[in-house]
Amino acid sequence: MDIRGELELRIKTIDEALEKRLPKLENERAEIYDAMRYSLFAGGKRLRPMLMWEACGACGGSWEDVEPFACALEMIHTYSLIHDDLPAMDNDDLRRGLPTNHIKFGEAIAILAGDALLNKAFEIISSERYEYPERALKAIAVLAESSGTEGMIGGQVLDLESENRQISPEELKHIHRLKTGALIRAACIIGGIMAGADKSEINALDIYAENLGIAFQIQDDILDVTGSEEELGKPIGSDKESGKNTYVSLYGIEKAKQLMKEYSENAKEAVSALGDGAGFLTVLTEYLVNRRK
Ligand code: GRG
Repeated sequence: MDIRGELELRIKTIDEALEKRLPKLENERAEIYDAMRYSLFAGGKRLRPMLMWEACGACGGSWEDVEPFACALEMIHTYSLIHDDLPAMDNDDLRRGLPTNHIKFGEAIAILAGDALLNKAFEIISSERYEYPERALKAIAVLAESSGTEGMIGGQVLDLESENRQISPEELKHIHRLKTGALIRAACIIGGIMAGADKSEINALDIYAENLGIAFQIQDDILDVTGSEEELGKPIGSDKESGKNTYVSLYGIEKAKQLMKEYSENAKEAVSALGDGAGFLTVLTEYLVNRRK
């Protein structure tokens, strides 16, 4: 399989949907739209929409079933990156090889662009006409919870509080389950919900996402040490510099690599229960743990 070609095909469909959901506007509020679009179209991997689409497909659904949620989730992911880069948080100047949102548009507009992406996400999913409205309602609740205090924001708060103090492996796992894992899990579970998956299918997706989320985070930590600024589009070594606890700081690079392999194998095993339709989720897992950016 030409994995790059397969990914690019999917990215094209996702980008076209995002373009329709957030077109360029030439009115008196053009600047906020420009700021939102600047980060939304800055070259992200579209991992979360892709996972949602594939999880939905694995349970018998299609891209149309998840399109509004896939766009909403990518908007929420983008808002989290904009806010994470702000001076009050990571204070980063570069992301995906480009100036971060606040460097380009100023801090006030960057905060508002993040807020506006979050609001746009919920506007999109709550104003759509669905064939199965009860599935959509469930999916909206999953998305809200996963991005809030019981999910990504909760993880970010725990991460901030843990800076410059030694934490245990269990704490590290807990932080990343929330900070990184919650949106990855939401992608997979919402894919299942919108396809009308049964309990055992949702359970398989849940175990898959849980393990993939950790493997993905470990690779992120490894890349911060072994990657290059050119490939990553941001400075390397920033985790150590800011006193962050990572899988590499806690376990060392070799053990971190071994753990990543274990989690990705667990992920692949979980999803094999869904049969042939889940083949691309396995391919995606391999691709993500071998990525260089
Ligand atoms: C500020 C509300 C708020 C939350 C911040 C997600 C997050 C929480 C911060 C982002 C920083 C970070 C390194 C998070 C770990 C998850 C991660 C590896 C995000 C990057 O995701 P990719 O690689 O990004 O999918 P692209 O650029 O491909 O979209």
